[in-house]
Amino acid sequence: MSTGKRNSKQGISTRAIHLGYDPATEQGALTPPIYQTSTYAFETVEQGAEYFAGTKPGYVYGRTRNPTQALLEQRVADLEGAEAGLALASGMAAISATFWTILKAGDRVLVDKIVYGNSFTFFSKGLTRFGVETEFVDLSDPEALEKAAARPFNAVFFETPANPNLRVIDIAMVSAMARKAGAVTVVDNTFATPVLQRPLEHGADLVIHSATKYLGGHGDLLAGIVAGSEQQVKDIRMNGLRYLTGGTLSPLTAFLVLRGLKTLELRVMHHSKSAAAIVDFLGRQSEISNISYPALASNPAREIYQRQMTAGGGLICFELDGGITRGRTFMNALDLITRAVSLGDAETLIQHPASMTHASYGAEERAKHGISDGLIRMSVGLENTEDLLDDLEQALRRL
Ligand code: 3LM
Repeated sequence: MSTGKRNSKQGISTRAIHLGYDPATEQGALTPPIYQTSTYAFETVEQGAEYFAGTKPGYVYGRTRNPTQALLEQRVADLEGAEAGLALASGMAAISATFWTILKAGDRVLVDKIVYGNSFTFFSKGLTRFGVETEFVDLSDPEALEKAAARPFNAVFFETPANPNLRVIDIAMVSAMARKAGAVTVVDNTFATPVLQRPLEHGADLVIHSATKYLGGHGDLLAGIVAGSEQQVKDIRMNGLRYLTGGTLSPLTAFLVLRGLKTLELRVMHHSKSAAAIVDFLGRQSEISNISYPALASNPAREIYQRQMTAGGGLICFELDGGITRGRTFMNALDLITRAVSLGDAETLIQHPASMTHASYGAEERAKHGISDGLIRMSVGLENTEDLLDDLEQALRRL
């Protein structure tokens, strides 16, 4: 078959649909099977011992490896341009397994000031109980990073675009600074997905996903992924996953994420197109202010956005004049748009970070970290854009 680009890598959707699976190996089954098993039979005791010792490759036990997971790991790793991937039970399972593997007591980690609420709690109140020092730094400010990097550090963690306010961080700049210090750079790429941004291409070492969001894409599962070099991912599998967290993804859920991946590119492009139209509409409403969207011409990090991302994604933040009191009235007046946390689903979801996803920061910390109480976050779904615009318009009219 001639594709006209025979020697280049196939496109994202082609790889997300076909990579690593040949139906001929599974009795012609078009869809990869779900290996619903917890353990694996050894032909001989000697073979089992070799698998355990790692002198021969083979499946041993479902906590660390499963063929359905393996296909998912291979596909996401490929989309991210990584050597290897590891599937876990949730995004938090991926974050905790990663940092419990790469850090030890006495180490220091730099974390961006604006991250998902439970990631904030993991670094500020979780890891610190075990002798790890966490410093929150505004990683969008090179001078702040330089100042923090004056003391030795072992790892740096950030999201870009960040949850909730979609601030964009320069992956190449932070990764270069970390490499100079001998520290590992870990980027949470949940909001952008590998369709819009591939952090490893900009120098990051590990990329993390809450696959609960866009990768799964249908609001019906929890899953996490970490991808990076063969050696780093093996360490996380054999330490962070095997005995530190045990946060394994079930084979059935791995199958559902594989199904989601097939439409990832299509969905993310639609989410982005629809979100851009909604941003345009919101920008024309007098009572809406502080709109944040990575692709906006007024984004102070627009140059970084253009270097790093290919479209703006599906998330939008904004505030209503009159603050969150009017914001609540507005959100309660929506009919089609659903009040719910999470993101990346077919349904458009709207939520209030200060009282929901980022409540765990506490009021004082939110103020210190620049997460405003009036902020509203919307995850634009896959409904027809006109219907979403109609709903926003009628809710604004009822204010
Ligand atoms: C949310 N976020 O609504 P799981 N990394 C990022 C995330 O946004 C999330 C995780 C990791 C939300 C979930 S809040 C109660 C619902 C950037 C999750 C954690 O463990 O798969 O939920 O991923 O912002």
